[in-house]
Amino acid sequence: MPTAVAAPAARPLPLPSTPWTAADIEDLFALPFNDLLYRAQQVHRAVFDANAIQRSALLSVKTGGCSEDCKYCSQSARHEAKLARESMLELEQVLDAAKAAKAKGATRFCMGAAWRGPKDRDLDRVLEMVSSVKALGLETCVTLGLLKDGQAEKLAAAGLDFYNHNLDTAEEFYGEIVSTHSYADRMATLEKARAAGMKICCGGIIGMGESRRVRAGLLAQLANMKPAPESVPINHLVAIPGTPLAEAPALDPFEFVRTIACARISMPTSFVRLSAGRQDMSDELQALCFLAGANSIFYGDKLLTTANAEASRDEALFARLGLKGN
Ligand code: SAM
Ligand code: DTB
Ligand code: SF4
Repeated sequence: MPTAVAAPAARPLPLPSTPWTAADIEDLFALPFNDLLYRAQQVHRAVFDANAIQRSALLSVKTGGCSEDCKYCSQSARHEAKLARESMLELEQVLDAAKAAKAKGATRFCMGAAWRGPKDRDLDRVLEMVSSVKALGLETCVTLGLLKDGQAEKLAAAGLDFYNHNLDTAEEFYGEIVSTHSYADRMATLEKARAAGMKICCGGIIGMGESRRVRAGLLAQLANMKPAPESVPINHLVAIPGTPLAEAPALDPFEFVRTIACARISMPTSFVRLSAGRQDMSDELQALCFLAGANSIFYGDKLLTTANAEASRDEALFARLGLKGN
C-alpha cells in the first residue's frame, strides 16, 4: 500500500482579523502548484458551490475618446489604437442588450463608459439606464471612472448594486501604467461608492510586465479593504495594437492561475471573476482557473472594445465541466 506523503508545511494563513501583507501572498504564490490549488479549493468549497459560476454581461455605453492615458486601454484618446469613437447609447439600445443578456442566462448587467469620470448631465442618463435595467430583474453594475461628491449617492438611489472601479495593479507600479490620475484618486472613489452603500467590484490586470511582488501587492491591497470587494475581476491583459502595452511580454499561464488561486485564498467570500483575456485562453486553462477558485465570468461575445469568448463556447465548456450558472 502506498503511504500518503504529507503536503509541505506552508506558513499558516493570516487570521481573518490580521491584514495580509504582500509577503504573505508572495509565500502563497511560491507554493508548489498542486498545494496552492488544493488550498484554494479548500477555501472555495468552504464558502461556495464549487460548480456554480456567476455570469455578468458587459456593454460599453460610451466608447472611446477618453482623456486618460492608461497604457493598456484602447479607449484613450492619447493612443493610436484604431477605435471608432461613439457617443452615448440610447436607453432603448441598452435595454435591448440587457434583455438579450438576461435571456442568455446573465444575472448581472455591467455598463461601462470611457470617461475620467461622469459629468452630471451624463450621470443623469446613466441613472435612467440603471433603474430601467434593474426593473428587468437584473443586478446592475456600472464603471464610469472617478466619482465626484454626491454622484455615488445618486447611483445608489437609482438602484445600482455594484460600482466597478479597478485598482488595476499595486500602488508601486501604478505610475508606470497611468499618469493622468493617481492610486489615491481611485481609492477615494471606492470609498465614496462604499459610503453610499453600494457593493464594490474591484480588481486588476495581470500581464502588464509587473513582477510577482506587484501582483501580490495588488491582492493584499484588495484583501485588506474593509470589507474586501464583493466582486474581484482578474483581467488578463488584452494586448491591443496601438496601445503602449501592445508588445507587453507574455505571461506564463500558470502564473495567471496562481494569481486566481491567491485571490481566492486571500478573499474567501468574494466572487473572483475570470475577466478579460478568456478569448485567447484554452478551455484547459480556463478549467484550471475555475479549479483555482474563479467563480464568475463576463458572458457574451464582446467585452468593451474587444471580443470575448463566444457564449456558445462557454456553454459547451460548462457542459463538459459540469458547471452551472447561478
Ligand atoms: N473609464 C473607467 C475606468 O477606468 O475605471 C471605466 C472603463 S475601464 C475600460 C474598466 C477596466 O477595464 C479597467 O480598469 C481595466 O481593468 C479593464 N481593461 C481595460 N482595457 C483592458 C485591457 N486591454 N486588458 C485587460 N483589461 C482591460
Ligand atoms: C473589468 O474588470 N473588466 C471589464 C469590466 N471590468 C469593465 C473590461 C475589460 C475590457 C477589456 C478590453 C476591452 O474590451 O476594451
Ligand atoms: Fe479611460 Fe478608463 Fe480607458 Fe483609463 S481605463 S483610458 S480611464 S476608459
